[in-house]
Amino acid sequence: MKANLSRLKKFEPEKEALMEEILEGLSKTQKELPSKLFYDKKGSSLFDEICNLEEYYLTRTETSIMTDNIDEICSVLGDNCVLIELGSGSSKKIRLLLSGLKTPAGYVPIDISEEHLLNSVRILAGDFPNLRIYPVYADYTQPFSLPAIKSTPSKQVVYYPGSTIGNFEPDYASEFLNRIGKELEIGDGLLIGIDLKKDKRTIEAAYNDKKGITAEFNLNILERLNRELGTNFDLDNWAHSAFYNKEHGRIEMHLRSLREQKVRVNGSSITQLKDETILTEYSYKYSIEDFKQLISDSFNLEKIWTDRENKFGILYFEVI
Ligand code: AVI
Repeated sequence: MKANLSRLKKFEPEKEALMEEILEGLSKTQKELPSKLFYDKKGSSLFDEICNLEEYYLTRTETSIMTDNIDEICSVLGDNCVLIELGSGSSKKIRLLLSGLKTPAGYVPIDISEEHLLNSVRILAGDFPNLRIYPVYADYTQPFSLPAIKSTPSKQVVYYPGSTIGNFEPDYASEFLNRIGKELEIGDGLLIGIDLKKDKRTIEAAYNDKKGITAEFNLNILERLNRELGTNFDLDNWAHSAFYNKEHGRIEMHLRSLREQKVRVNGSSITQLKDETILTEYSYKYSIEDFKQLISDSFNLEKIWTDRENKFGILYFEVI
């Protein structure tokens, strides 16, 4: 059966609330912008490029772990489960699972980029004509309802690949995933990819690629604000900066002001000193044990798959 795009569920983030969030972030001592702003059409395709970069080991490693263990992963998930993917993007990673599972009861891709979501669902529906697809256009960190699944699934499995969970602060990550666990039933699953702690040099290279794609991705936030919300950031006055903060176990991505400047944001004038930064993203790296503890209120760790160098982990948890 084809994906029914007219049934697409819509939960568009309110522009005004977003503006307020932006102003609040820019008024803090350490100025910040929400990283969900990365993923407009341009940002989403820049992110796809990042995933193919030599330095960005995350995607490559996760894919090879999935490929090497796909039979075992599919047998753990079992027949007739429904897959719910948080932040499905171009829906590429799900293909391995959809090809490996015998009779998936459905696929629910959830994404904040409408165009990206629709395009990828169209392509996927062509390649998996028997799959029921229920796309949901939403910011998955906000409450939303899941579409009704036509056939009764054996269980629901939330698929959250790519170490995207690392982009939230640990307290929030814990609250968010434990909350999802509470909405699932006992025995449902969570298949999640996490970037593991490792040497600083490898991590920093992944966020400072030689081609400058990550820099472009970072600067695109300002371009997007100018285009969509009428701000006047001069892109020539900002530089990309990314470094590993060992104490907190995280990459910090910032935009550094190259000179003292003023920026107009919704009628307010924001002053930016030379070398002052706007924080745009955290990317936390975990040990398996720390991650397990983080969501232990709702989940029990059942299975671990990693690569030979222990760069990345794919973990399967069951709701308790
Ligand atoms: C989406 N997320 C897991 C990426 C990461 O590695 O934290 C986002 C990213 N930022 C810069 N490069 C990639």
